[in-house]
Amino acid sequence: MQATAIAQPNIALIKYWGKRDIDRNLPAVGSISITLSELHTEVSVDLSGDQPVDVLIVNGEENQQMLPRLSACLDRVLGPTRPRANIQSNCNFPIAAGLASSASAFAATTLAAAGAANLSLSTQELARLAGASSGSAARSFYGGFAELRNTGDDIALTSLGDEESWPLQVVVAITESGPKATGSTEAMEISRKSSPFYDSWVSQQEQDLVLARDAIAGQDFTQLASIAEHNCLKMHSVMWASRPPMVFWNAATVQCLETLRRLQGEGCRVFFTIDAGPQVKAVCLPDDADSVRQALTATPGVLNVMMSRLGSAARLVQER
Ligand code: 2P0
Repeated sequence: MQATAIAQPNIALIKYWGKRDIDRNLPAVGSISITLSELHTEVSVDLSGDQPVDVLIVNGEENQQMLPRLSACLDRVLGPTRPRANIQSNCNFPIAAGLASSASAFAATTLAAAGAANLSLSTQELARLAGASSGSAARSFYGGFAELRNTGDDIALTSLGDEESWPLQVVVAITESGPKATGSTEAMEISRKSSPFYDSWVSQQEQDLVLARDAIAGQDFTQLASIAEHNCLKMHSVMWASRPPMVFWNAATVQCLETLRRLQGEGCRVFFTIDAGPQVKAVCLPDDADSVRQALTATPGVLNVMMSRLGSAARLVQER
C-alpha cells in the first residue's frame, strides 16, 4: 500500500505548446525531449492510512496549493473510489520556475501510485496517465531522448536513444528562483485562442520533429542545434504575439543568449533552449561543458548554474 518513485525532469528540444483536447490534456503537437540526470523529484504515496482526505507534503511542508492536481492524478491512476493518500514529495530544484518540475512530479506520482496499488502498467499506459496530468510528464518515462507523438486521438511515447547513446551535457543558468506568474496550462490556452502564429506553429511542427529525429539518429550536433533553437524561438514568438503577451524572459535570459552566441562564434559546440520561464538551458558536447559553465556563471544576472548529464527513466525505488 506504499511505494516511492523517482523521476527526473525532461527538457524539450522540440516543444509541446498547445492542447488539442483540454479535457483529456492531449497535446496539439508532438515533442522531443532529453531527460536530465542531476535534478529529480522523489514521491512516496502511502494508501495505508484511514484518513478522510489526501495530505501532500512538499519538501517537508504541507502544501494545499498543489494538492488538487496531485489528487486528480491519483484519481486517474487508482479510480475515484481509491483510499485517501499521504503524498510526500521532495524536489532538489526550484519548483514551477520553468525547470519542468511538473514533469518529474507527475511522472513520479503516477508511478508511485501504481506501485502502491500493485498495478502493473506498461510504459505506454504510465505515459498516458501522467500526460493527462501534465503533458510533459509523459516524456520522463524514458531516459535519454524521448519522443511524444500526437497520434490523432491519443499519444504515443517512443525512445530515440537512452542516456548512454549520445552523452550530451546540459548547463542550466538560473536567472530567477521564484515561481512564474502564468502557469503553462493557462499560457498555452491564451496562445491557442489569441496568437496569430498559433496555427502555423502547429502545422510546421512535423517537419521540425523529422529534422530533430534525424539529427539524434545521426548524432549530428549542428543540425540538432539549429532545429532546437529555431523551434524554441518559434514557440516564444507564438507567446509574445499572444494577447495578453506572454514574455517569460528577463534581462539575464537575453544576456545568456549573447554569451552562448559568443561561445558558438568561438567554435564551442553548444545551443540554447528556453521553456515557460526565464532559465536558459545550454545543451553541449561534454568537452565544451566546462567553458559553457564558466561563461554562463560570469554572465550578468545569472544567479546559479547547474550541470547535468542525460538521465534515466522514472523508476520505483526500493524501500530503505
Ligand atoms: C515542453 N513546456 O515541451 C513545453 C515547452 C513548457 C515549454 O510542457 O498544461 O507543465 O501541465 O500539460 O507539461 C510545460 O507544460 O503543461 C511544457 P500541462 P506542462 O516541455
